[in-house]
Amino acid sequence: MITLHHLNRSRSHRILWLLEEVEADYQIKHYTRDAQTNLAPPELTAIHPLGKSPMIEMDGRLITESAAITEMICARFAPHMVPPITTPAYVSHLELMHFAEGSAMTPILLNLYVARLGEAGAPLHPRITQQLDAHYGYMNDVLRPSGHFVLDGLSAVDIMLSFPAEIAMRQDRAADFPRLAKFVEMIHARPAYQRATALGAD
Ligand SMILES: N[C@@H](CCC(=O)N[C@@H](CS)C(=O)NCC(=O)O)C(=O)O
Repeated sequence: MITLHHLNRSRSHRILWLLEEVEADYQIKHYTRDAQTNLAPPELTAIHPLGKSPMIEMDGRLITESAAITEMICARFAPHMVPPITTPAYVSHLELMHFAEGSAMTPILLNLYVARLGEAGAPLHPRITQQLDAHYGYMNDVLRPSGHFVLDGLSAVDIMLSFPAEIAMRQDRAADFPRLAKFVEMIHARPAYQRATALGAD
Protein backbone atom coordinates (compact mmCIF):
# COMPACT_ATOMS: atom_id res chain seq x y z
CA MET A 1 0.00 0.00 0.00
CA ILE A 2 1.35 3.42 -1.02
CA THR A 3 0.79 6.53 1.12
CA LEU A 4 0.62 9.87 -0.71
CA HIS A 5 1.34 12.97 1.38
CA HIS A 6 -0.91 15.37 -0.50
CA LEU A 7 -0.97 19.16 -0.17
CA ASN A 8 -4.03 20.88 -1.59
CA ARG A 9 -3.59 22.98 -4.76
CA SER A 10 -0.10 21.64 -5.46
CA ARG A 11 2.12 19.54 -7.69
CA SER A 12 0.86 16.57 -5.70
CA HIS A 13 -2.28 16.57 -7.85
CA ARG A 14 -0.33 15.02 -10.70
CA ILE A 15 0.74 12.10 -8.48
CA LEU A 16 -2.81 11.59 -7.28
CA TRP A 17 -3.88 11.59 -10.93
CA LEU A 18 -1.17 9.06 -11.83
CA LEU A 19 -2.16 6.77 -8.94
CA GLU A 20 -5.74 6.89 -10.23
CA GLU A 21 -4.62 6.22 -13.83
CA VAL A 22 -2.66 3.10 -12.86
CA GLU A 23 -5.28 1.94 -10.31
CA ALA A 24 -2.67 1.53 -7.58
CA ASP A 25 -3.57 0.53 -4.06
CA TYR A 26 -2.93 3.73 -2.09
CA GLN A 27 -4.12 6.02 0.68
CA ILE A 28 -4.00 9.80 0.89
CA LYS A 29 -2.80 11.85 3.86
CA HIS A 30 -4.19 15.35 3.38
CA TYR A 31 -2.37 18.57 4.30
CA THR A 32 -3.83 22.06 3.89
CA ARG A 33 -1.96 25.21 2.95
CA ASP A 34 -1.93 28.01 5.52
CA ALA A 35 -4.74 30.43 4.66
CA GLN A 36 -2.51 33.51 5.11
CA THR A 37 0.93 32.42 3.85
CA ASN A 38 -0.18 29.69 1.42
CA LEU A 39 2.72 27.59 2.75
CA ALA A 40 2.57 23.91 3.69
CA PRO A 41 1.85 23.10 7.36
CA PRO A 42 4.72 22.06 9.69
CA GLU A 43 3.44 18.46 9.68
CA LEU A 44 5.08 18.03 6.26
CA THR A 45 8.45 19.21 7.59
CA ALA A 46 8.18 16.53 10.26
CA ILE A 47 8.25 13.96 7.45
CA HIS A 48 11.09 15.46 5.37
CA PRO A 49 13.30 18.51 6.06
CA LEU A 50 12.07 20.35 2.94
CA GLY A 51 8.41 19.92 3.92
CA LYS A 52 7.22 19.81 0.29
CA SER A 53 4.50 17.82 -1.43
CA PRO A 54 4.23 15.40 -3.12
CA MET A 55 5.96 12.70 -1.12
CA ILE A 56 5.05 9.05 -1.12
CA GLU A 57 5.86 6.12 1.09
CA MET A 58 6.34 2.94 -0.91
CA ASP A 59 7.93 -0.33 0.23
CA GLY A 60 8.83 1.27 3.58
CA ARG A 61 10.76 4.17 2.10
CA LEU A 62 9.96 7.84 1.65
CA ILE A 63 10.29 9.15 -1.92
CA THR A 64 10.34 12.87 -2.75
CA GLU A 65 10.38 14.80 -6.06
CA SER A 66 7.49 14.42 -8.47
CA ALA A 67 9.65 13.14 -11.33
CA ALA A 68 11.27 10.44 -9.19
CA ILE A 69 7.87 9.46 -7.79
CA THR A 70 6.40 9.33 -11.31
CA GLU A 71 9.24 7.11 -12.52
CA MET A 72 8.85 4.77 -9.53
CA ILE A 73 5.08 4.44 -9.91
CA CYS A 74 5.33 3.87 -13.68
CA ALA A 75 8.06 1.25 -13.21
CA ARG A 76 5.89 -0.61 -10.71
CA PHE A 77 2.40 -0.29 -12.19
CA ALA A 78 2.58 1.04 -15.74
CA PRO A 79 5.87 0.39 -17.57
CA HIS A 80 4.10 1.20 -20.86
CA MET A 81 4.00 4.86 -19.72
CA VAL A 82 7.79 5.15 -20.24
CA PRO A 83 9.35 4.45 -23.67
CA PRO A 84 11.78 1.53 -23.93
CA ILE A 85 15.29 2.66 -22.95
CA THR A 86 16.81 1.77 -26.35
CA THR A 87 14.49 4.06 -28.34
CA PRO A 88 14.90 7.75 -29.34
CA ALA A 89 11.61 8.40 -27.51
CA TYR A 90 13.36 7.48 -24.26
CA VAL A 91 15.81 10.37 -24.77
CA SER A 92 12.85 12.75 -25.24
CA HIS A 93 11.29 11.22 -22.12
CA LEU A 94 14.42 11.90 -20.07
CA GLU A 95 14.79 15.45 -21.39
CA LEU A 96 11.20 16.38 -20.70
CA MET A 97 11.05 14.68 -17.28
CA HIS A 98 13.94 16.93 -16.22
CA PHE A 99 12.61 19.95 -18.13
CA ALA A 100 9.36 19.88 -16.13
CA GLU A 101 10.87 20.83 -12.78
CA GLY A 102 14.40 21.85 -13.81
CA SER A 103 13.49 24.34 -16.57
CA ALA A 104 9.79 25.09 -16.97
CA MET A 105 9.19 25.92 -13.32
CA THR A 106 12.00 28.50 -13.12
CA PRO A 107 10.30 31.38 -14.99
CA ILE A 108 6.93 30.38 -13.47
CA LEU A 109 8.27 30.72 -9.93
CA LEU A 110 10.26 33.86 -10.74
CA ASN A 111 7.07 35.40 -12.13
CA LEU A 112 5.20 34.50 -8.94
CA TYR A 113 7.82 35.92 -6.58
CA VAL A 114 8.76 39.02 -8.58
CA ALA A 115 5.06 39.96 -8.85
CA ARG A 116 5.15 40.46 -5.08
CA LEU A 117 7.80 43.18 -5.46
CA GLY A 118 5.34 45.48 -7.25
CA GLU A 119 7.09 48.32 -9.12
CA ALA A 120 10.47 47.30 -7.72
CA GLY A 121 10.31 44.14 -9.85
CA ALA A 122 9.60 45.98 -13.11
CA PRO A 123 13.19 45.69 -14.52
CA LEU A 124 12.87 41.89 -14.35
CA HIS A 125 9.50 41.62 -16.12
CA PRO A 126 10.70 41.62 -19.78
CA ARG A 127 13.17 38.78 -19.22
CA ILE A 128 10.68 36.73 -17.20
CA THR A 129 7.95 37.24 -19.80
CA GLN A 130 10.35 36.25 -22.60
CA GLN A 131 11.35 33.09 -20.69
CA LEU A 132 7.73 32.17 -19.94
CA ASP A 133 6.92 32.54 -23.65
CA ALA A 134 9.96 30.46 -24.64
CA HIS A 135 9.14 27.60 -22.25
CA TYR A 136 5.41 27.52 -23.03
CA GLY A 137 6.21 27.82 -26.74
CA TYR A 138 8.61 24.89 -26.55
CA MET A 139 5.98 22.75 -24.79
CA ASN A 140 3.39 23.77 -27.37
CA ASP A 141 5.73 22.87 -30.26
CA VAL A 142 6.95 19.48 -29.01
CA LEU A 143 3.43 18.09 -28.57
CA ARG A 144 2.87 15.24 -31.00
CA PRO A 145 -0.06 15.09 -33.48
CA SER A 146 -1.68 12.65 -31.00
CA GLY A 147 -1.75 15.49 -28.46
CA HIS A 148 0.76 13.80 -26.14
CA PHE A 149 4.34 14.78 -25.41
CA VAL A 150 6.33 11.59 -26.02
CA LEU A 151 4.20 8.58 -26.87
CA ASP A 152 0.85 8.36 -28.64
CA GLY A 153 -0.91 7.47 -25.39
CA LEU A 154 -0.60 8.92 -21.90
CA SER A 155 3.00 8.81 -20.66
CA ALA A 156 5.00 9.85 -17.60
CA VAL A 157 5.94 13.14 -19.29
CA ASP A 158 2.27 14.05 -19.80
CA ILE A 159 1.82 13.66 -16.06
CA MET A 160 4.85 15.84 -15.26
CA LEU A 161 4.10 18.59 -17.80
CA SER A 162 0.45 18.84 -16.78
CA PHE A 163 1.40 21.21 -13.95
CA PRO A 164 3.22 23.92 -15.98
CA ALA A 165 0.69 23.50 -18.83
CA GLU A 166 -2.19 24.19 -16.46
CA ILE A 167 -0.40 27.25 -15.09
CA ALA A 168 -0.06 28.57 -18.66
CA MET A 169 -3.83 28.19 -19.08
CA ARG A 170 -4.52 29.93 -15.75
CA GLN A 171 -2.40 32.79 -17.10
CA ASP A 172 -4.84 33.01 -20.07
CA ARG A 173 -2.31 31.81 -22.65
CA ALA A 174 -4.64 29.41 -24.53
CA ALA A 175 -4.82 31.61 -27.63
CA ASP A 176 -1.01 31.90 -27.78
CA PHE A 177 -0.41 28.16 -27.25
CA PRO A 178 -3.40 26.35 -28.77
CA ARG A 179 -1.85 22.87 -28.81
CA LEU A 180 -1.00 23.22 -25.13
CA ALA A 181 -4.59 24.32 -24.51
CA LYS A 182 -5.85 21.18 -26.27
CA PHE A 183 -3.50 19.05 -24.17
CA VAL A 184 -4.95 20.53 -20.97
CA GLU A 185 -8.50 19.98 -22.25
CA MET A 186 -7.62 16.38 -23.09
CA ILE A 187 -6.19 15.55 -19.67
CA HIS A 188 -9.06 17.28 -17.85
CA ALA A 189 -11.49 15.02 -19.72
CA ARG A 190 -9.84 11.83 -18.41
CA PRO A 191 -11.96 10.06 -15.77
CA ALA A 192 -8.87 9.35 -13.64
CA TYR A 193 -7.98 13.05 -13.66
CA GLN A 194 -11.48 13.95 -12.55
CA ARG A 195 -11.43 11.34 -9.79
CA ALA A 196 -8.10 12.77 -8.57
CA THR A 197 -9.54 16.29 -8.47
CA ALA A 198 -12.47 15.10 -6.38
CA LEU A 199 -10.26 13.05 -4.03
CA GLY A 200 -7.68 15.81 -3.57
CA ALA A 201 -10.24 18.46 -2.71
CA ASP A 202 -8.27 20.77 -5.03
N1 LIG B 1 10.58 19.76 -7.24
C1 LIG B 1 9.59 19.35 -6.27
C2 LIG B 1 8.83 20.60 -5.81
C3 LIG B 1 7.87 20.32 -4.68
C4 LIG B 1 7.20 21.61 -4.24
O1 LIG B 1 7.79 22.72 -4.29
N2 LIG B 1 5.95 21.49 -3.79
C5 LIG B 1 5.21 22.65 -3.36
C6 LIG B 1 3.75 22.52 -3.79
S1 LIG B 1 3.51 22.81 -5.50
C7 LIG B 1 5.14 22.73 -1.84
O2 LIG B 1 5.05 21.72 -1.18
N3 LIG B 1 5.12 23.96 -1.32
C8 LIG B 1 4.81 24.20 0.05
C9 LIG B 1 5.82 25.04 0.76
O3 LIG B 1 6.88 25.32 0.19
O4 LIG B 1 5.53 25.46 1.88
C10 LIG B 1 8.66 18.31 -6.89
O5 LIG B 1 8.53 18.29 -8.11
O6 LIG B 1 8.07 17.48 -6.17
